Amino acid sequence: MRGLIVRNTGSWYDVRTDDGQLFACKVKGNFRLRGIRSTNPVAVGDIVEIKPQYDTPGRNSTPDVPEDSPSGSYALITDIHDRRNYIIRKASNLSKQSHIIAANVDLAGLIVTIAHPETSTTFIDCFLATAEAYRVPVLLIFNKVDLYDEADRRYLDAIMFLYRQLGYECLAVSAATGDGLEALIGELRGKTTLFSGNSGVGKSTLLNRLVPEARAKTAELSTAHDQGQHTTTFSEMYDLAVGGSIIDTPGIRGFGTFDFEREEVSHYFREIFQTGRHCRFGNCTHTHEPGCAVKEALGNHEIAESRYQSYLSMLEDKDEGKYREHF
Ligand SMILES: Nc1nc2c(ncn2[C@@H]2O[C@H](COP(=O)(O)OP(=O)(O)OP(=O)(O)O)[C@@H](O)[C@H]2O)c(=O)[nH]1
Ligand SMILES: [Mg+2]
Ligand SMILES: [Zn+2]
Repeated sequence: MRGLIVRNTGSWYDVRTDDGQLFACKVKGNFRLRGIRSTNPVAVGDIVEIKPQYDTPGRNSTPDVPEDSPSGSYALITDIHDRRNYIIRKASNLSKQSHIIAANVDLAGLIVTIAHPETSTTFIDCFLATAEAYRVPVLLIFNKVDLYDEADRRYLDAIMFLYRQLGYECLAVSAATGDGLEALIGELRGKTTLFSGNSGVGKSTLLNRLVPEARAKTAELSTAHDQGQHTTTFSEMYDLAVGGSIIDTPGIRGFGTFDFEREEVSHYFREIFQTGRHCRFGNCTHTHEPGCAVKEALGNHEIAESRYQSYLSMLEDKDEGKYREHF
């Protein structure tokens, strides 16, 4: 039976079959995803083959099925269909393992906030570079505009201008007041969209606005650090009334890029890649070489300092062969 993974709760996956049944599933013991060492062999958005276990009368006899699993019956995931795309990051600090955030998405919505909490440009740029590498279009969603003071608003304008110039779609919204949500729905209609971003930026609050019956848990920022509290712990897909769906995911701290070679990093910074064609040396790393067009453009303010710094910090990660957390 074919189905779509709509929720991931640790080692359990909820799968919705083509005829609308829901199964709580486990990955079959010897099943491994070819070529990738990942903490999760399959992810929300994956199309899989499942084999219902009719000999097991229900969840009561499989004691570790999550309490709130919508189905009484359980199944084994026996195969995975080819993915159209996916978004992947390093699983954790120093980890050699990866974590697949979601598969088969039409759009990656990166929710960011200028303040409360502040999303760093390094984090944004790492996410954008990964999406570029895996060919997933990104929509930058700047949330909590209701909280911004004068200086925050000026910064918001500048940062939206920067990313729009690079060709990224940007929207400013407020999940609290509903500002900008009509435009957002317009962008999401008919698409499968991943919601990602730091903890506390309002992913689940936005989801609840767009899909009221989702009733996803949300929580205030910690008063001490003005940071999110990692409220969402599972990834889950929710259908939009206008068609399409949203995948809400747990907030991420650092966004370690997975699987890039050092030489590749510049390919995923659009403007650095474009400008880099004019460097004197074909293998220019844009760090110390003479005749570097990127450094020249940086000097002329044609390339933003923040973008170049993000590029350098990603190069550095590759140098050390390890993952350093970005804030
Ligand atoms: N003022 C204001 N507060 C917001 C807005 N959006 C979300 N919040 C608040 O921000 C806090 C965190 O929101 P969540 O939706 O839990 O954030 P999240 O991104 O899902 O966080 P994790 O699940 O931890 O990754 C909550 O107290 C929300 O009420 C907004 O647009 N304006
Ligand atoms: Mg959440
Ligand atoms: Zn160069």
